[in-house]
Amino acid sequence: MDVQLIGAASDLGVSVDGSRNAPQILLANASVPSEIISADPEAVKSHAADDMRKNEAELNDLNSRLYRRLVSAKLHGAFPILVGGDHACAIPSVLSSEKAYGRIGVMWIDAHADFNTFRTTETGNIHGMPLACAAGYECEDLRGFHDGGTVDPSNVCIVGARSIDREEKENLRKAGVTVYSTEDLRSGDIREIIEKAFTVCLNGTGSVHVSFDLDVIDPVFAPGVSVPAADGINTEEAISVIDAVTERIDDICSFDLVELNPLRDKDRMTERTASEILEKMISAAAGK
Ligand SMILES: [Mn+2]
Repeated sequence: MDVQLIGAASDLGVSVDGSRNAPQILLANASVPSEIISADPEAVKSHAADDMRKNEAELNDLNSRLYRRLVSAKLHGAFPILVGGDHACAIPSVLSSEKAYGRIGVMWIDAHADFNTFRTTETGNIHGMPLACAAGYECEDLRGFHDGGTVDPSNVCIVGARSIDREEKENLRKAGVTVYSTEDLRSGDIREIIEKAFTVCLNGTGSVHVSFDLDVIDPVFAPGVSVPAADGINTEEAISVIDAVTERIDDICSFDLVELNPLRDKDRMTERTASEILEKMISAAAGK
């Protein structure tokens, strides 16, 4: 397939600065052509602790541009890979696949559940809401650009979670989302967990959007993220996850790689792992 890399140069979804620089770094040496779509350079980022809808308008502007670009690529038969930026860019990434391909599932590989809403958020950071938004759980204001349905929460599976807020947990339970924890990944067979996740995501759907947040990896091995969560999987385990995922490339319609924060990285450890994951996905998708 025609693989296209689209960078989302933005860290408007998170108070910690730096992930907006990730696409430029990751796409510079990638093996296929790329294009970077950036947040409005005039946007003045809100970091205010009491702002519970941080950079909402600016993010919606960026996400609607990403959405149009991604829908067009997908309708023309390409396989775009979205490289963040913070995880808020996954809203147009998931919803553009729903628009182009119809009913899909979502596999969300992440230390966090990203299932907060404006009602339950403790920080106002929108990168904690994209999965709830894509699954149609509140967050209507974040998908005004989308002309179509949302993903059925029964086809959503989170893999590698270990940091979930109390009310967020309640959201997940009410919505009916399947969650496999970091502990599940570590104590079982990684391949088996990924197979189970595909079963959830493919029940009644045509294909799966996979979203990979680098913070699923332990910060000892991948310190270059904005919101690190201790006790994660190691790099080798993360590669096993991505190998199990890419083996099922025929069931995958789209992919994101997000949350590299070059300002927090040490000796480019996280960047190197991110590049390895990206190249594995590019070569799998190219062979589709
Ligand atoms: Mn995330």
